Amino acid sequence: MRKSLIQIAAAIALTLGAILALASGANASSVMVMKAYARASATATADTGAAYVSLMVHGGPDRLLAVSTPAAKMAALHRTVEDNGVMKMEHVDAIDVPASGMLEMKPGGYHIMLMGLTAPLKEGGEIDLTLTFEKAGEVKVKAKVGGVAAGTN
Ligand SMILES: [Cu+2]
Repeated sequence: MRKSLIQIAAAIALTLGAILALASGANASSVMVMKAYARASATATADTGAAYVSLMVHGGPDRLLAVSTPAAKMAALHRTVEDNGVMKMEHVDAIDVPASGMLEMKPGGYHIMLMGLTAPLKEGGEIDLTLTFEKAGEVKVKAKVGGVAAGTN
């Protein structure tokens, strides 16, 4: 009897500790991925590709710092911008997501640039992406490979 009371007390102490730990990380965040897809390669010799994720940050704010994938030698965060009527891509160091906010990557906007594809991306396939956030840490995502123009139709 006495022993079980001590065990209960210990369990309560552990629970309180966990609650305090959560409360102290007031700006912690977790990420919920809603959509993830990549575009199929248009040719068998394609060396680059693009992937897109849509996600929600619970808590936060947070920042997406990096992406990696076994499907390519390198993955980078890019944004398509219009410069004097010409669409071009630029590298971004990080993407800020506001507290309880959303990040929606799409063709013509933010995207994940895949450079040095290990194999052409085939429609119907799937690639693994690891997103690294400043607060939420690593988030693993599976992206479905859609058509060559996936995301615009
Ligand atoms: Cu790009």
